[in-house]
Order: sequence, then C-alpha cells, then structure tokens
Amino acid sequence: MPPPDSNHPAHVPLSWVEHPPEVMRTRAEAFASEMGRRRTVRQFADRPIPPGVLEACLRAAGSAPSGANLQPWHFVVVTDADRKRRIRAAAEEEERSFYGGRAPAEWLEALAPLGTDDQKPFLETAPALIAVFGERYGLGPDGRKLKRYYVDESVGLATGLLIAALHHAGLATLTHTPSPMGFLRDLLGRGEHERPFVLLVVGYPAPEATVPAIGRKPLRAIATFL
Ligand code: IYR
Repeated sequence: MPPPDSNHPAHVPLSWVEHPPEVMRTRAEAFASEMGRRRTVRQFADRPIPPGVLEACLRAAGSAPSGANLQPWHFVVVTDADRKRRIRAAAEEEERSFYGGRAPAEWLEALAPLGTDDQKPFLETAPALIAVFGERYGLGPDGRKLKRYYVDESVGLATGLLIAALHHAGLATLTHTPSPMGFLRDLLGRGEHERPFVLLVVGYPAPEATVPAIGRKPLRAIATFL
C-alpha cells in the first residue's frame, strides 16, 4: 500500500460505545420522548441565548454525514439587530406576494391550520437567526469550481441535527422558508457558489406562546417493517 496522503488518509480504529439492550431501549425511548416534545414555535422572547450554546449545537450539526464527506454547508448566525431587521423586511416583502396571490389556493389551504401569514415579527424578536446555506459547488484556492454531491440531502441532514441539538439544549426553533430566499445571500454576504437552504429562528419561546393543536402520524403510518 502507498503511504497515506490527503487523498488516501490512514484508517484508524472506530471509537464505539456499546450499550446493553435494556440501556439501549431506555435511551431510545428517552430520546423519542424528548424529540416528541419539540414544537415549531412562532412567538419568541427577546432573551439572549447563553454563550457557547449555539457553537456547540453547530458542532453537532457539522457532524452530519455528507456526500463524499465534503460537508457542503455553511451556517450564518445573525444576532445583530440591524441585520435581523433587514432580513425581516426582505422576508415580509416575499411573503406578501406569496400570501397575496403567488401561492396556489391548495397550498394556502394546507397552511391554514398553522395560522401563518405574511407578518414575521419573530425575525426581529428572536435573539438569533441561523441562515443555512448549501454549496452548489466548492471553491478551490485558485477559484476553480469543485464538485459537490448530494448537497440537499447533506444540508437537510445537518439541519435536522441542528434542530435536534437546539431542542436538546433547551431552545425553541422555527424552520422558516421565505420563498424565494435569494435575498439572504445578498444580505449576509455569501458568494454565488452558495444557495440559502433554510432560515432557522432560534430562542426562548415567548411566555404567551401557543402552538396549533396538530399531531404527529403514529409509527404504523410512517414505518413499515418487512
Ligand atoms: N414561507 C411561508 C409559507 C409557509 C410554507 C410552508 I410549506 C410552511 O410549512 C409554513 C409556511 C411562511 O413562512 O409563512
């Protein structure tokens, strides 16, 4: 075998913790019940997030599997009030045209139970917004375009881990998808090689926050065991 290099790294022993079956069941049940308490929140308090929490959650997100391990994601954390205000203004402009005619009636009917509209005050109230970007292609040191693989799948997985990590840490999130989202690239100074994927609103729920009384499909409806 040739000596390891950056294209052919050495393999190292897997670091693995095995749990006895009863411990596995307890852990699995505890995690399912913790995740089952996660709700998408649309009313946020303006309390700040304790230092270090977002950083750790982002490290968890960055542990996601990705196409060829190219990790084609970038997370922009916005806590600056002026930038949040500009994001709100741009998002509301898109949403006004969405709710005011661009969205087909069937889509608006599907959204009705959620009670959403074109007003997005949480984009200013919440202490942090995390804009998630996916790389359409990578940029080599010489500006050369580098291929990326399964970008939406990879960025979706990282975003899912991020939402789980934030919930686990004790923070509420809203997965916001203003459409189209191109304005995020301009407002946050990201390059043409990146595409906005989702905008996460993060913070503590407002004390008066309510959530729609909607449920989740039971296991038998979402899983098949053959
Ligand atoms: N982007 C709009 C509409 C919207 C679309 C879906 I699909 C949702 O699950 C929720 C909202 C908005 O943010 O209001």
